[in-house]
Amino acid sequence: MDLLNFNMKTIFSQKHKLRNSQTELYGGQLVRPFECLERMDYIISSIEDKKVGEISEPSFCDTDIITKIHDKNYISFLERAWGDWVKSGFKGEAIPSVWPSRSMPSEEIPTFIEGELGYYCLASETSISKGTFEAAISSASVALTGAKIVSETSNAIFSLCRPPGHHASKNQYGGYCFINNAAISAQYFLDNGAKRVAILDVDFHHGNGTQDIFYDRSDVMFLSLHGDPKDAFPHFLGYENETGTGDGDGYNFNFPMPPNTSYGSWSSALNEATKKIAEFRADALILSLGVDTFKNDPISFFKLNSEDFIDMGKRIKGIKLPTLFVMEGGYAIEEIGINTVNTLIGFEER
Ligand code: Q9C
Ligand code: ZN
Repeated sequence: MDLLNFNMKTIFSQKHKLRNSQTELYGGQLVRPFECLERMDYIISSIEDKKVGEISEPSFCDTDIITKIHDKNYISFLERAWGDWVKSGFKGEAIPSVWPSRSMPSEEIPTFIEGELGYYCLASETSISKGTFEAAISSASVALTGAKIVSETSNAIFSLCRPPGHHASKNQYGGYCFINNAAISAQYFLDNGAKRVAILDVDFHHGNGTQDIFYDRSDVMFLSLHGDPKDAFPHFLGYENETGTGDGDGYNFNFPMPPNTSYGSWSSALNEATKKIAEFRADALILSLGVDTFKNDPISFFKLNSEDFIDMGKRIKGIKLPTLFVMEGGYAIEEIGINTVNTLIGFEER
């Protein structure tokens, strides 16, 4: 008796709830974060409604892989940041207020928490609160467990990560991200037999962290479709002329698109990206799946409809590679479930 309509397994940890920040600096005010824990409730209930497949807890994590991607001093900063902030007597959540900007290019790492925050943070909307590190590690374990199953079985897996990861660079957090879940998954594939891995990032925002991590490497191709950084976060990376450096030259592709882009032109860019992946002859695909390209997303400016995500899933299936879906953004929370699940269903339907 098969009660499932589809057979895509989801990896998910309840520990994401440890990330429950109450403040996001937005428009000069402290608001309730867009990246909130309720996002997961909507996705889980759509997975159950549409009978996408079973949902299981992560069973695997590997700090060596995490520190192949992120600097050790960055990870240990994340681990102690909340405690150090509280010990310093601050009353709110931890938000940086000063940065090593162009006019202060010293490479010294400050020892006081306010200086450390500016050193290790790339954007101030992302407050650090109690439990943030523990949730980020659980999110990493969701990604790595998915990567392990894909690597062992070649079955597609959905790693329902929270917090997301694609804005986290080797040594900076921000954009709601702390550990780069897609990047550590790529490293897992490479350490377990893959020669080449493609990361396709369809989140509305440019995956600056993933680009930074693999910019000088030819074993991971990074491709990102996103709002033009002239108009959209993260503003300081994601232009078309960023094509990689050194060994990585020719392995980075950005497809920035203007406000009000709808699925017609968005999917043309997807087709171009798909061709690059085929030429690269990747052994595995990681899809950084953000559904903030949706027309009603409160912080984004593309115009995708819910049905468009089904077609997106079909086209990703057409790449014909063992695929790990890694959850990134999406803030229209009433529709985040259906948009995410539509992508998975589009992939699974023949
Ligand atoms: N006016 C992810 O989707 N702030 N992060 C945007 C818009 C930060 C998004 C402000 C957006 C971060 C994973
Ligand atoms: Zn996003």
